[in-house]
Amino acid sequence: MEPATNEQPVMELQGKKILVLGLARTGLAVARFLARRGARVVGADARAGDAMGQARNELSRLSAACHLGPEEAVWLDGVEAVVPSPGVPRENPLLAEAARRGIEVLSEIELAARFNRTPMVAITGTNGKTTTTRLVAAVLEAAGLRVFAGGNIGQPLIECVAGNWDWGVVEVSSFQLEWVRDFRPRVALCLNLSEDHLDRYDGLASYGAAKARIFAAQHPDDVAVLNRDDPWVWALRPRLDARTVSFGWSEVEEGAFVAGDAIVWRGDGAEERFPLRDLGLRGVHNVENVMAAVCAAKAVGVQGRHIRTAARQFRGIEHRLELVRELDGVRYFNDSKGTNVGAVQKSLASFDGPIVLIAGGVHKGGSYRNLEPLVRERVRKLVLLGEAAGIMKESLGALTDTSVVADLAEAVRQARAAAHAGDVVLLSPACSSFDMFENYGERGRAFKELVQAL
Ligand code: UMA
Repeated sequence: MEPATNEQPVMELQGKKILVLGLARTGLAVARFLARRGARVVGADARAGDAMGQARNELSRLSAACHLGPEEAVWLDGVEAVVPSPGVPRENPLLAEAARRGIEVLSEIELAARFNRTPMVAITGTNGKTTTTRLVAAVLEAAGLRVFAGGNIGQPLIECVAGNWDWGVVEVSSFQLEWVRDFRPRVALCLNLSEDHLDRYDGLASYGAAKARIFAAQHPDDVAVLNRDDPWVWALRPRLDARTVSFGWSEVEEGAFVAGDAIVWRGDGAEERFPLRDLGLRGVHNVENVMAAVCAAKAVGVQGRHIRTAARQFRGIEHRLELVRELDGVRYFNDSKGTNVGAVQKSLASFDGPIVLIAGGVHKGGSYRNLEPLVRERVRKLVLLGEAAGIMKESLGALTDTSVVADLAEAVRQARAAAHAGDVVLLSPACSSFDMFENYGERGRAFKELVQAL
């Protein structure tokens, strides 16, 4: 694939007053980017107090104005564009007021797209995004390419703009896609869609519509990689301008599928095999992630031998079915990134033996019903914590031995007491972490420390 990407900056920043809404990782990266290009930056965040010390210092270094605390409409006076962080919902009063005043709102991803010279592989979906993003980056690196890997996985995409990269591989969330227009990945993947973030969207349709925006600016010479086995994703086909390539479990004329003991890639009149036993990743869902990565790598033009090398060496990511230790014949897995029902389903399905499951946190809306069969069949004990414990107990508690605990330390103690040799203890919460932790990473690290201390 030709790496050339979009042309000239399509946005003049010099002297332009721009409001950066949300001053955490994304917001501060955006503020730095805008200030370097001569914009008059105004930073704003609904939080105030000590937590905002770093943001305040950084903005002062940039000679940027800073508003903290409850939003006020006057913050928009003279503002020509607003860049909200992904965590700022569309209903935020300042965004509504910006729309009323006709002020442009664009996400950090969109801002980056307007300046980026680096061609992008962009990956979205409810589950598997991070693993697939990391794997695609590893494959491209194995082929000798200089790769920026970022987006929702951590380093904001705006930081790609100033670098010297051959390709960007970017995980994009539905939040980040809400305000895009010109974001045009040369290769865009949608892995799957299941219920998540229903505290932010009024249903699967609006959540899915945000995800589908990943394809909106693609041209016919770009590639859209779709999951054939996900009905919602597969139904997107007629609406896409890009050439479609797909992955799934059954054989196809062009794309990736599983035949016997190998992933097969078929395209351009050729066929290549990637034996499953050579993959560094385990679990059915990871076969799907590898198939998606093969499609992306092939769209970029990477040879099969580089895909093989990277897929063999790739061992997965922190907080996603991460083996912490084995103690008295019990294996402890940290799956703190399993923050929705679909992810936990896949994690439970990855083990044959009995599981002691630690779950709970902040309830994100939606139902836990899809977990019922797996909990009934595989979960020896369910240990629940956090705000969602009550509602999860109501839904799943009758299916297995269930207890509710006050904190993660007690959860780990109870899990150890309940597990037999050969069992798995799995932290896979089906919820976000914000009731007890800063984020899922901090929750996962706390779990690992508690397990190591047993
Ligand atoms: N804020 C306001 N007003 C609001 C809401 C929030 O001022 O109405 C402020 C908060 O007070 C806070 C800041 O906005 O200071 C937080 O912004 P943010 O939540 O966007 O946090 P960032 O640190 O910028 O992280 C974001 C992504 N966060 C979210 O989408 C919630 C990170 O994804 C991403 O790694 C980072 O940008 C870099 O791209 C995290 C995530 O949880 C990992 N993503 C969700 C997921 O994967 O499920 C989508």
